[in-house]
This record gives sequence, C-alpha cells and structure tokens, in this order.
Amino acid sequence: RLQVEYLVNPNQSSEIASATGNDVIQGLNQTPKTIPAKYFYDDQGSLLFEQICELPEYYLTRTETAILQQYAHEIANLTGHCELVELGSGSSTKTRILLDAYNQLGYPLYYIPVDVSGGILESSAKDLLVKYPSLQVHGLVSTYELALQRLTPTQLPSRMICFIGSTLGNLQPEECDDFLSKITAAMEPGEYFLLGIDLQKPKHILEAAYNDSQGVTAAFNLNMLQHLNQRFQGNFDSNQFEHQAFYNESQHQVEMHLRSLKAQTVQLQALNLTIAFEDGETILTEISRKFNLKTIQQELQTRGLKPLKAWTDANQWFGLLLCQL
Ligand code: AVI
Repeated sequence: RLQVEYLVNPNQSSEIASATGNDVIQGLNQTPKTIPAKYFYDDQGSLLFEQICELPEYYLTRTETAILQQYAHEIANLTGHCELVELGSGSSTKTRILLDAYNQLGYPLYYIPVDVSGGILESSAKDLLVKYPSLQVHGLVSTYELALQRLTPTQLPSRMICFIGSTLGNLQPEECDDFLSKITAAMEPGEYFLLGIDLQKPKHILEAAYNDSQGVTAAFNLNMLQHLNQRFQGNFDSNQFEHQAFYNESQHQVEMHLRSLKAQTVQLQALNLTIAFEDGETILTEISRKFNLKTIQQELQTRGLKPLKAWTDANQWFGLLLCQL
C-alpha cells in the first residue's frame, strides 16, 4: 500500500541535493543579500520547524488545525470521494484530520504526499498506513513543480490538491503567480484546491510569532548558515550573525533576516565564493506574506479557481479556502 518515488536525489533526500548553488551565488551577490528560504530545510531545519509549530507564540499551526478540526467534515461532504495530494506534507499531522473525515464517510483513501524530505515523508506515510487500513500512499520526494508535472489523472471520482500551512506566503508575488499557474495546469476541470493562508493582523501578534521567547525561530534562521556550510564547504560562524524578524506593514509580510554582528568575510569553497559582510549588514532569508481573504479569493477566481467556501477562526487570524477548477 506504500509506494515512494524519488524525483530528487535519494541519498541526500532534499531538493537542494540536486542544486548547483547558483541561486546562493546569485542571492549573496545581490544588494541587499538574500538566500532562498528552501535552504532552511535540511534535517535539522525540518526538526526546528516542527518545534516552531508547537510554540505558544506561533499561532498559525494551532489555528489552522482548529479550523480543520471544525470543518473537515464539511470539506469532505463538499468534495465527495477524492484523492488527496498534499504539497509540503512534512509530518502529515494536519492531513490526518482530513483523512479522518473522508474515512468516516466510508471512502477508501488515496493520498499523495509531496515533500523534499524523503525521511519525514517515508516515516509519516508508514504511521498513516497503520492507522488507516484502507489507505494507499503514493509519496513523491520532489519539488512541488516536478510533482505537479508528474500527476496523472486520478482513478477516483475527483482529486483535491492541498497546500496548507500558509506556505504560499513564503513565495515572492511573482513566484506565487507562477506557482498558481502550475497548480491550475495540473488540475482537471471540477477538481479541488484547498489552500491555507495566514491573514493580516496587528503587528505585535505577528512579530511575537517570529521572535519567540525560547529562541527556536532564531535557531531555525541561523541553522541555514550551518546548512550552507555543510552543503557548500562553507565557514559561516553562526555566532557572528543574529536573527531578525519584523512585520513590513506596507508589503503585508513578515521578513526574516540574518544580521552580521561584525565586518567579516565568509567563504563557500564548493561554490568558489567569497562574501564580504559589513558590520550590521543583513541577508534576507524569508518573507511570510499575510493575506486578505477577499483579495486572495478574487485572485483565485480570476485564475479560474472558483472559491466554494472559506473558513476562518473566531479571531480571523487564519483562512482555509476550498476552490474548484
Ligand atoms: C513554512 N512557513 C509557512 C513558515 C511561516 O510562518 O512563514 C516558516 C516559518 N518561518 C519562521 N517561522 C516559521
């Protein structure tokens, strides 16, 4: 009942395994400097992200989970029997809520988790198989892009592509456009798209969520430097950088940066790259956009993704949107 296909290098189980590092060279040669957010997610980074999701200040996961718990049955009733594809499945914790709802309606379950981390994908798929006797899993260790190209028409009455956790917010607006085009290109008319997005809210709540008191988000951000060291034979000293996160209100995005604590030079040998930092210079490592529910619904509508229903929590902090092509 379990099939796992590696569309990226199995030995290093990460999208980045096949990366040449050109994006790192390009990002660090830019002003201001930037490193693509995908470099957060080596094994240690993925573990730290799991810890972030449990933090008291990080309301996103908890809020989305509560919305799913409340409305998964409604979602399952609206879509009927369908195959679930999940982009960025991670530990599949939230997906269980959806699987439960479809399971309770008596539908045999077919789940396609997509994640760049093969280790997490395989271990969570095995756990799911124990819990759901009717479940078949076809995991894809892959980037979203490759996986979307690989999807063949479903054998079930329909399919729902799930992109929850507000990962859409980590894409730059142009990347977001491109991503949504790829989603619709991979869908057949009548199929569903379930999107979880973090909503705009007061600055202090957002800034607390990305500057937690235990310093886990700081460790997550700084771990990117260790990851670059390992991957590209680098000599970043993560003690000489500090975590910075703030809400850029005009752009409606939280920005995470790494700030150099002194003037310093760093080498990434495998990339033949030497980078000079001024004291206080920053590297942008992530944006996390915060959405307006009405605006995003209109945007999806113009792409042919008809919003069927939107759910939110009592504070309207997080939104879950079900669309149909
Ligand atoms: C994965 N993504 C939705 C998280 C976010 O909130 O943008 C990543 C993260 N960065 C810092 N904390 C969590």
